[in-house]
Formats: sequence, structure tokens, C-alpha cells
Amino acid sequence: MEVVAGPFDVPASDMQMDHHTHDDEGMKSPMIVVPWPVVGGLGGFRLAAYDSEGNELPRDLLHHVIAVNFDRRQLVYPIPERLFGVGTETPDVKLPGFLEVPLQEGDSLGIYAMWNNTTGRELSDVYLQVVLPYRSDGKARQEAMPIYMDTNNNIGGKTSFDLPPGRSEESYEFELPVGGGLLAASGHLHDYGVELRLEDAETGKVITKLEPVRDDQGHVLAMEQRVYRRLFKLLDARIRLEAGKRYRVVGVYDNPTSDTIPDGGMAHIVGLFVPDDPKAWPALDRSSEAYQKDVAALPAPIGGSHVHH
Ligand SMILES: [Cu+2]
Repeated sequence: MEVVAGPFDVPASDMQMDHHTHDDEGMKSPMIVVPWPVVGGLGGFRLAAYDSEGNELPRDLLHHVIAVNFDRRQLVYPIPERLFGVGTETPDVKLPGFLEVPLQEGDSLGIYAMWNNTTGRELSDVYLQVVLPYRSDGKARQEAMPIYMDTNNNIGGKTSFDLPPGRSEESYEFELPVGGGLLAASGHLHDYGVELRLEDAETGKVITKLEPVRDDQGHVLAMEQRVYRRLFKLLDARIRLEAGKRYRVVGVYDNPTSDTIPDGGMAHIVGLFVPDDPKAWPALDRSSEAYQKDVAALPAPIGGSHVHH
């Protein structure tokens, strides 16, 4: 499936976007709402921005592109799934052929971009292209769901936090309602990010750790991506996560300046999770306060009325 949306006028960002808070409304596109058009799961995603002549614009114009699945709950939080959330540091993703993210025909997806226009002038007539490959051959595949684990997930509010000078940590503890295996993980950190960790909250044991690629000033250029592979099916290297056990997600920063950077940090791990029992996946409660708050904070939808309020 390909979604092309636009034209959008994209104002110049102020040059302090390093310290963005992700909730500057002027920098967000509206939410493009589309029903999943096929019988078959999702096989990855590819993103690009173009000008009105069809010339591709620099990828870093897209600070974030988020796809919300209004028809499945997140595993950790009682709010709609983020099918993917792609930052400048995230490359396009093509899942291996044996894997898919299951979607049902008609599932309501909402896609929006947050811009980061560092050209110093407003760009007009910008088009956003989102390509979502799907599995249409009817073959049985391993089904994996996105999992999102944030150190500061204020539902409906900002997930950024202040960075004091020196080394600091932000963390959050949670339990999963369904056990399963973590197949792959990556994440998101801002500049001066040092690492992301997933820990057993009872023992403090580090389950997995992800490090950013940084330049010598501490700017985050990319995040490590880990795939916990099966080796010739002899070794199942997936990370087991148990239902009802306490886990902790930790983001570590080292701010080299002598000042606190307001809203300078964000830290979350995203991954692909294979539930032991997909039927036990918790249902989305659209009447819950968390759901209402989350949906109310999303950009206004265009292109349809498939968002369930
Ligand atoms: Cu961020």
C-alpha cells in the first residue's frame, strides 16, 4: 500500500530542534487516516518526502513519522498500537519473508509526520510518501507485534524529560499481560544519549542493551538495532518475557554542558514481540480515560472518519 499525502507547508524549525519536545503543533502534519486495504499482514515500511516537482527531499525533514493502529492495543499501555514510529535515525525497514505484523482488512491506521525543517525557510508543497508492503500470498508466517516501552510515557502528554548536567537515568517499570519472545529491538534517544536498557526489575539483571551511534560531540546519529536470531533453528535466541513479571526500561544520558536541558531527553525501546497466545492479547478499551487522552492528543485526522472515539 502506498499513501501519498500533501501538499503541506512546512515552516522552518528553530535551530534548537535538538531540544525539541515533539509537541510543537506547528511542526506536525495532520493525521492521514486510511483503512488497511488487504487481507494480509504488514512487511515493513518505507518513507520519503518530495517537493511538488517530484524531487526527493532530505530524509531528515521527517523528524518522526508515526503510524497508529486504532484497532489493536499496545501491550504495555492501554492505548492504540504505534505500528511504527520512525525517527530520522531509523532506516526504512523490510521484515524478513517469514515474518509479518498481522493486520485485518479494514483496520484503521493513522499516519502523521513531525517535521524538522532546518533549511531556514518555509518549504511549500511538500508531499509525504509512506509505502507499506503487505503479504498477499496467503502463506503462514510468524506473526509479531510491535512493542513500545517508554521511560516516561505520559499518555496524552509529553514523553520528554529534562537532562541535568552529567550522567542521569530515566526509568519506568511495567508488567506484560501476555508472555512471549522479543525478536528484535531498537529505540530512540536524543543527543547525549548513552544507552537504553531493558532489565529484570526484581534482580536488576540487564536483559538487553542498545547503544546509539554518536559523533564526537555526543549527537545521536543512529540507534543500534538488535535481532535476537534463531541460529539454524538450533538456538532460539529470542528474549523470553514473562507475563506478570516486573521489567524496567532505562534510558541513560550524559549531558556535557553545565546546564539542565529542558525536555532534552527522550528514551524508549521499540521491538517486535511474538506473543505465546495471540488470542490473549488485551483488547482496546475505547471508553478508558487513557484511550481518550491519547487519541485527543493526536493530530486532527483528515481523509476519513475511521478513528474510533
Ligand atoms: Cu525524541
